[in-house]
Amino acid sequence: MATLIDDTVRVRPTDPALLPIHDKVMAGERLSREDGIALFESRDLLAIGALADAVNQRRNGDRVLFAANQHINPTNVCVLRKTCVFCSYARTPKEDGAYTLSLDEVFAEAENVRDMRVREFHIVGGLHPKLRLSYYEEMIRGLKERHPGVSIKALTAVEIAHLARIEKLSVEEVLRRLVAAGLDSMPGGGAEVFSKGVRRTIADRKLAAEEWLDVHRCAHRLGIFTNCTMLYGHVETSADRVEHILMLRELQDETGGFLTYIPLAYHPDNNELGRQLGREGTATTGFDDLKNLAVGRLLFDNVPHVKTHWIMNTIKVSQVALHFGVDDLEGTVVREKIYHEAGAHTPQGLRLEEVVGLIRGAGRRPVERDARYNVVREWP
Ligand code: V47
Ligand code: SF4
Repeated sequence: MATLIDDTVRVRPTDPALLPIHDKVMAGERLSREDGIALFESRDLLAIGALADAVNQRRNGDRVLFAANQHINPTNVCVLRKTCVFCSYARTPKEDGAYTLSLDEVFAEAENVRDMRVREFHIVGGLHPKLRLSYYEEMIRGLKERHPGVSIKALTAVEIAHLARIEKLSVEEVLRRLVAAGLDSMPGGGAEVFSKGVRRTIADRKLAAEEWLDVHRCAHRLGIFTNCTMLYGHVETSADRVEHILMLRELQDETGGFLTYIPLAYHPDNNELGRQLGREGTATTGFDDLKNLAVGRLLFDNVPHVKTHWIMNTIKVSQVALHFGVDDLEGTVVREKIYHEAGAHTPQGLRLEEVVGLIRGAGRRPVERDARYNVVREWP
């Protein structure tokens, strides 16, 4: 449960619906489903942000964490290409632009930026019908051999379940083998929105909510820390958002294995859903991005960190988010592909000095971390 906040929150709500929520947060009480819906429905963004900032300051002080990381996307070939209608990245095997990196190409991608002192590889991609578990084991082992100090965050729950299916192994066995190869933690993708109705519309054949949660439950039991996400800004309602967050919060009560929560802003370009909704060229608003981050901080009284993905939220909104409950910032990235296919206009990567500068520019203290959130380096 959240701890009692004795500092004065800087902005008092003007929306009367927020007054009882303000009092509950001040008293360290857990927020309910109804509170969550009231927060998402409210337009009193400054009061919500100030409350989230107070909670974050209490929990994490003025530190903002980031990783000097490199995103590696081994393949965009995906068996769910036709049914994840929000995805601009996936291809069928024979489609224009389909690619699959050989292990040597993956190692070369990492080698090319050795001078950037990367300390975390973030590895996610499509569900390739033919790539076997051994490909990922050799990739993780090979990266660890070549870059001994670097931690590896790899494979979403959806990719793990896919590997289990094609290998005819249990999820537990797949995870054990990846850990033996050097896996340190897992990203939080593939959760999208758990509501059955929304999933049917945007990701019909993807792992169901309970299956996604089961993969993370199993990972946590094996001592693998993971992240959690929610894809917002498409067809979901406020109630869907809150239901999703509370399901994650419940698993966190059980296992304590989630490190950070990352709300992912839907990007509507070059995908079927964007076309269906007539939304191409119109990403989520900065207002909704900040609200999702702040409400995440308020509802998750048991997840240590909330992360802004600057690639999607933009660098400017992400910097402001550091005063809206956020203490975790996506890192250097190097060369992002997934969201740039979907219309992100941000740079594909940032230099470490730029990440440090943007945190300092917000009056916060940069702290470099590894994939398990151990501190690597602190700035004054
Ligand atoms: O599950 C795909 C999202 C996720 C779009 O754990 C889209 O640190 C917006 O796992 N618009 C995969 N989002 C990426 C992922 C991730 C990303 C950043 C940080 C972490 C972490 C994990 O990307 C998918 C889906 O939710 N996504 N297409 C799109 N058009
Ligand atoms: Fe495949 Fe992931 Fe894209 Fe779905 S979101 S089509 S699982 S790459």
